[in-house]
Amino acid sequence: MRLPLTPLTLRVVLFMLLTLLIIPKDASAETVQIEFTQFDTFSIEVVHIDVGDTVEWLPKNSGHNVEFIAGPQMNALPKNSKMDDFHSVAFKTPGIYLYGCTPHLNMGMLGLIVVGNDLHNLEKLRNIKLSRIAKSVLEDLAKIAKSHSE
Ligand SMILES: [Cu+2]
Repeated sequence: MRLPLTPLTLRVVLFMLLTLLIIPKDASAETVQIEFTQFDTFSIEVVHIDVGDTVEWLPKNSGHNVEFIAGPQMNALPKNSKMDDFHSVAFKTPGIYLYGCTPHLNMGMLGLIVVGNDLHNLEKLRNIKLSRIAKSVLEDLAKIAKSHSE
């Protein structure tokens, strides 16, 4: 089908093009940056973000990575990162995500990402098998996540 090229059609097309140009995609999406620290921790251990926001991990200290342990969809966890690599994940599914650094997981190098203020899978996450130290770190982080969401 061909549209007749009247001045009105042109004006409508022009208006639509301008609208597309003016409205940025994902205008509200934000990015949070987390660093690997020299103390074998993540610089921010509990992060609250909105659905669609991105978390970036910056390899400011060597010997660390990001390994996803649990999330709202256990069969579709975000990708793990390579050692000492920059990593970026956009979170699209609400819920709580647990990750750690592969070599320091048992020492409690863990972090939580709460997406969309949704803690529905927190209990499931607390039942995951971890070392005693990691378990106690996770309990502390869970408390922080809960207190923020109240
Ligand atoms: Cu580490």
